[in-house]
Amino acid sequence: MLFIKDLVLLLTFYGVIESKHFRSDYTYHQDVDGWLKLHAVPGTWHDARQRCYLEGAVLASPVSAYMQNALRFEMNKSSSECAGIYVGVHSLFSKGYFYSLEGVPLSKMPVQWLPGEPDNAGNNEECIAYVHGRVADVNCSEVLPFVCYKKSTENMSVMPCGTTDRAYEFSAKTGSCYKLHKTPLIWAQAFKVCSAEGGYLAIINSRDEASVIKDINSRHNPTGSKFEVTYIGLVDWSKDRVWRTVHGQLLEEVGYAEWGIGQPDNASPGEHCGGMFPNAKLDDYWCDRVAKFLCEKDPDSLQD
Ligand SMILES: [Ca+2]
Ligand SMILES: [Ca+2]
Ligand SMILES: [Ca+2]
Repeated sequence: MLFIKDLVLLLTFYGVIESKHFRSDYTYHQDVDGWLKLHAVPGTWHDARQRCYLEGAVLASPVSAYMQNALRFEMNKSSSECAGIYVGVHSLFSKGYFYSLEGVPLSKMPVQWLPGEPDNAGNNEECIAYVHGRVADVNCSEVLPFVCYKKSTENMSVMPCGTTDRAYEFSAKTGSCYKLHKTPLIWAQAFKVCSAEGGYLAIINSRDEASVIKDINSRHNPTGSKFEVTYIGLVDWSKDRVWRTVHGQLLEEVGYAEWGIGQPDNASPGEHCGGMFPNAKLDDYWCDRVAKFLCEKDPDSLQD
């Protein structure tokens, strides 16, 4: 009997842990039943919105006094004096009418305009900057720090890949997780997406891993062309035909360096980013062309 009781306790404990977990770079705030993360490196409003979205969250808005307390807590983490942050409030679709990304009108939020605001300076201020209960309309291309918010939802559980993102699949063969992104992006944007998800553009370390990846690719793309390229974490950074992974290792040292037939061919005007064909053989490719891409993630990368 004692054993069952212990087991129930253990499961309850596990349940609590699980329900209060999102990512280790986010902090749980009970009052807003969700997690927040300060991005101290300033970005444009569009960068901020995208970055939060890529992390599985949303650019936070000061919708309640509780949320404003949580925002203040996060802003205090910044080592520099924080003059203001971007919040998820904009009038991009409705000049003069501001809404949060969740659709809450600014007029319903417990905030006040800063003196002289809103002034829509240059008829070009469609985003909202926030500082301690006050707001101003600003040009969306200004750069400011920002805070992302993830609301706790039911059925939110951390999967074996250490993320709530169910598209990551674990391979027991390699101990890594993989996610194939089918929406094509240029190489640098693909890098950014994998990074925001707690991973990196995939690095093939062995023939075993190549076969795991080949299998993922064929499951997701059963009818794809055999010449279709998927970006991975390989780059000829100095344009001197020395290939390194996104973790800095030389291709020759990572455990797998099998190029496709006739590759690398450095097709005009120059191919400096690494991809692979559906058979997992490597190809050099144009960095500014869009392609599907494969992220790899260590199961514990977003967990303590
Ligand atoms: Ca203004
Ligand atoms: Ca790998
Ligand atoms: Ca090529």
